[in-house]
Amino acid sequence: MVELKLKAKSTESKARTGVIVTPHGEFETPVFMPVGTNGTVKGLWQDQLEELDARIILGNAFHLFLRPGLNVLRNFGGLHKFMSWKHSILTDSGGFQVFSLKEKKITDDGVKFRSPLDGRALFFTPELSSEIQEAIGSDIAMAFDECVEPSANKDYVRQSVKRTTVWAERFLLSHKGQSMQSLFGIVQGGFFGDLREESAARITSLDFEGFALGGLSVGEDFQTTERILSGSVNLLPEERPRYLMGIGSPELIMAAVENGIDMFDCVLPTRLGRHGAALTSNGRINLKSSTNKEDKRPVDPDCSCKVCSTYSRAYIHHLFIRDEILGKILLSYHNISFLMQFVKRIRQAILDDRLAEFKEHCIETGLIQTE
Ligand code: PRF
Ligand code: ZN
Repeated sequence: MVELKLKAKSTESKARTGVIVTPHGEFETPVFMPVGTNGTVKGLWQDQLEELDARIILGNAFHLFLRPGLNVLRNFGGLHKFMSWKHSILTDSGGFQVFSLKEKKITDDGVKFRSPLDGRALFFTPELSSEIQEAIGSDIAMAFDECVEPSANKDYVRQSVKRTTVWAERFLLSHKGQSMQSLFGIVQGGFFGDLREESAARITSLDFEGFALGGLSVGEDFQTTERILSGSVNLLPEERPRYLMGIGSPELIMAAVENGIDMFDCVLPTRLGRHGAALTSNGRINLKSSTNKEDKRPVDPDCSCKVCSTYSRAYIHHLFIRDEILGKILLSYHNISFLMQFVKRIRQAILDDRLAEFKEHCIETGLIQTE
């Protein structure tokens, strides 16, 4: 059970802002959802996520099935209790993660692969994904889909769209539905406009409470992402949440919002942070670079986060040079905070109906890169 309450629509683009209500509270949209694959947003603890205004985070059925496993999750009464997170959780179905494995066999039944833990043969199906996500007890569970390789040919993608549709139907059918969990469908279709249309028509005809665009940001260029994005959003119902899976750069967030997307997630802020990179109002910087050695400025002088009001670039540079874990923690915190502040400003700009002006401002400062 999720409800989308729209508050305002842009007159300049398809952007919209509102609130999504779930059994674990509500969050404002457009929303950036930090990724907590293993039941942890890497480097941050739950109080800090709250402090950064995160009210929905992601978990992953595939990873949580491998460890800690269904017994532990069920014994704890779900992931919320296991990880002490009282706000909303969305779980990805495992589709994307299974397909990233090297050795796998995809049939219409499901996906056969070897456990990355012990080499044991495993078989992932829509039914298993549904069972895992029910044990996790996420507020929103994603359908089990096939995310095709960017290089897949049209015949393959056509077959895959059919398979993803059948899997979506099986996923809905196997879900017991005693819980308050909402199910979202995923549109695929590669980079073929007509197959995207077909996929959207089939998936939206099913009884899902929200819809996602999958198969994007898998290595294609920005123009291709935008082309598929702008052609696809109109195929999704206006009154339901729309989710673009796996994007989190300021450029793609802005493109998603302008095209009417309400939700997005990405490992980008925490992954960049662990590698010494920071998102700033003037673009990305790398704190490992020796240019920071004596720099007394904060990571981003325009950022209001605790890291930026407490620490210098020189200190964080030092932590990375000495390979101290605090460096990774501080930058993960800043990067998530940065995206949360960015999306908050986007929401305000939509309310004020001046999103185009805000985007121009971001391009001028270098926050959004256009080259
Ligand atoms: N399917 C699922 N999860 C995803 C994707 C997808 O296509 C993507 C694509 N960027 C990210 N996460 N189930
Ligand atoms: Zn900061």
